[in-house]
Amino acid sequence: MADTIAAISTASGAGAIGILRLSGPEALPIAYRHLSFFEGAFPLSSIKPRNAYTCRFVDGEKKLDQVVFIYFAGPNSFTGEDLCEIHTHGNPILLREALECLFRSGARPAKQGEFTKRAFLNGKIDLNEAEAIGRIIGARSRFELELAQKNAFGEISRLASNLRSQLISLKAECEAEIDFSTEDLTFESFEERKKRIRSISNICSNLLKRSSETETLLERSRVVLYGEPNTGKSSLMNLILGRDRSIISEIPGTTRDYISEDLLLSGVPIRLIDTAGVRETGDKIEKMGIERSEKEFSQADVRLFVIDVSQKNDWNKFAEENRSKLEGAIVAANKSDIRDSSWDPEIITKKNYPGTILVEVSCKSRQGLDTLVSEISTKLQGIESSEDYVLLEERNRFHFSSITRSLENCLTLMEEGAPAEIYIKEIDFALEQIGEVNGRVDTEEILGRIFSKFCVGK
Ligand SMILES: Nc1nc2c(ncn2[C@@H]2O[C@H](COP(=O)(O)OP(=O)(O)O)[C@@H](O)[C@H]2O)c(=O)[nH]1
Ligand SMILES: [Mg+2]
Repeated sequence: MADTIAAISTASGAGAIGILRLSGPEALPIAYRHLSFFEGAFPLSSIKPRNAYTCRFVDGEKKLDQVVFIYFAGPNSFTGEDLCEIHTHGNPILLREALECLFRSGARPAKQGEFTKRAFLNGKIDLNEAEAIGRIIGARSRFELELAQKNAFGEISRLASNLRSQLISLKAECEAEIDFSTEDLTFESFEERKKRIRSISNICSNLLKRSSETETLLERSRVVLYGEPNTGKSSLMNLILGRDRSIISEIPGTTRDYISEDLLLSGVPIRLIDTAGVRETGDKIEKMGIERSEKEFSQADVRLFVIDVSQKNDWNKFAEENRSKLEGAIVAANKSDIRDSSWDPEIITKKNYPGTILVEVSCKSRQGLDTLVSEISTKLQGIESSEDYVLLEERNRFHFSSITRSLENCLTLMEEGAPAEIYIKEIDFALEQIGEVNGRVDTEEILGRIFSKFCVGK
């Protein structure tokens, strides 16, 4: 790993500052070649680690930018190697040009996640922390960010260490039996041992279950607007979205296909879907659109049933006929600014449909809109904090399920009367797996897979 890598570490696009990063044995001399200090002659040896220097970035005679330069001497750096940061103005063309200079002077382009990979290989961070950094960078919601932060601060490593010490004491006990005992284990201690194994296995399977629940929450939830034509679905879509996306018109049947947009609703990533109004029609295209509406509605995570309360209607009959669709849905009683005397909210609320929530809104006056949005958020999961959630990356899901499997095997062997010499092998395997969780990974292939998810410069 004797080479020196360089990359632009800030996001692409223009910004106040952009940062070039260099890591490796030649980081300082390569960077120094392109720095011109205002103090005049400023020998390389006088550069102190962790000091910020204001200087110029130069390419021979050409001055590129005024920069801030920081040198971190290995092993006291992020990567554990000599590391330099050059803060330029955040213009992508300028950054690119400066980076090319560093390449010409001997650095090579960093691969995806290579800085973090070096940090891991040099023992600066464990694999869980490395993966968590990847997730912090890519988090699409506050919820995901909080989970990643927990992992970055050692949540998974702590869980694994705890399990590891339980497995070690279990193994020690079995070994003692193999080495010293001439008599068989008493029934009580045998049962006790099985109980302990079961409990460790349960901890792992619980962890997997919680992680899979957490993952479901990370996926974009589908919020679907549904209802008869002209009830104001497209108007609601645009209001929630905050811009005109869907065509609104007084002509019924305007929206013929579904329209979807991704957005963050109170920090939660959702896909908002506006559908074609549902009615009897002879129009072939409209019919196809309506079929899609039904499909989207049936697959929705949150169903928004929009009704137009400005219409004279037998609402009782409506509520009966649409019972299955109203159940569990948020009913947006729209156009409440011009509500008809036939409308009575109790027709819906008195039905006590399980999970149904009624919100009276007006797209015209915006009344009730905040309530509607907060009801959607509540339905989405009511995630206020990430406290009860845990997120395992694919690699750790694999290890934890392997542990559960070997402990279950171990229990079966014990039931079958196998001697400790035999079933201890399953405990050994579980121990090996827990070691992997905290990052004793040796194969290049696995490391490659983990770090390839990063972007260059991280
Ligand atoms: N007065 C009033 N008119 C509304 C309201 N919401 C929508 N409209 C009107 O109702 C018509 C149909 O709206 P649109 O959003 O296209 O309904 P969609 O067919 O369900 O998508 C349009 O003329 C809107 O301006 C509302 O809250 N109050
Ligand atoms: Mg529409």
